[in-house]
Amino acid sequence: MKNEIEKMLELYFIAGTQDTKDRSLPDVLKEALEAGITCFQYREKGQGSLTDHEEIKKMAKTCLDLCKKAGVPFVVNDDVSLAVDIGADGVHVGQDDLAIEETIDLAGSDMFVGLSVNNLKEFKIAEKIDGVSYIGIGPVYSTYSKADAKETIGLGFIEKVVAQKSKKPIVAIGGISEERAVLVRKTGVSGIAVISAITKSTDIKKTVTTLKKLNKNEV
Ligand code: TZP
Ligand code: MG
Repeated sequence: MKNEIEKMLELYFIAGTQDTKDRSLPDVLKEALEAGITCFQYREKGQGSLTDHEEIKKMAKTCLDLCKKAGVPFVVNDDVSLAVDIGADGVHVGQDDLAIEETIDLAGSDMFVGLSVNNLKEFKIAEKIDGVSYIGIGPVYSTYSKADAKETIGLGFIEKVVAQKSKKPIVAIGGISEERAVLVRKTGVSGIAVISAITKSTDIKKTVTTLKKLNKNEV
């Protein structure tokens, strides 16, 4: 049976106010939750993002409440203090953020921790760290949603990593569109994470349904 974290990774939606310029983030999130996303990460980062801590905290709480009502885990990107402060379900960090060991310590036992990797060396290290609940790998394809994104790794790399038969669930990220989702799922990852596929969608219900399909026949 799949564990809770694996189930949660199935369709992982990530966004901050910078990603939803024409609509409010809570509006987009509400629609995505109704449509069936399985996890949400609040990532306030990049051009046009909020900078005032109180405003960020208020937005994070609004999103947390929406996720709670929908019974969907809420994750904070980078800021472990904010995650602890508002009682998030999880925190996600990258290689350039607060050290993973320190993040795990601060997260305590109530919160899960996700870690991003971009190559095999980082993956192998992440896999051995007890407190890491899942590993994010990407960008699979090129992305417009992260200005400082690392080199694209491609589907072949995802296949290589899945073949390692890691005990930790893997979520693939970066440039995953409705058309590409099935190809990525076919590699055997636990789930996919998207920003623009949902934030730029004109029909979130249809997009979420398509992104969750497991094979071409269902599309
Ligand atoms: N990390 C690696 S790629 C990426 C992040 C946060 C952005 C993914 O956004 P999109 O729009 O799904 O390509
Ligand atoms: Mg980060």
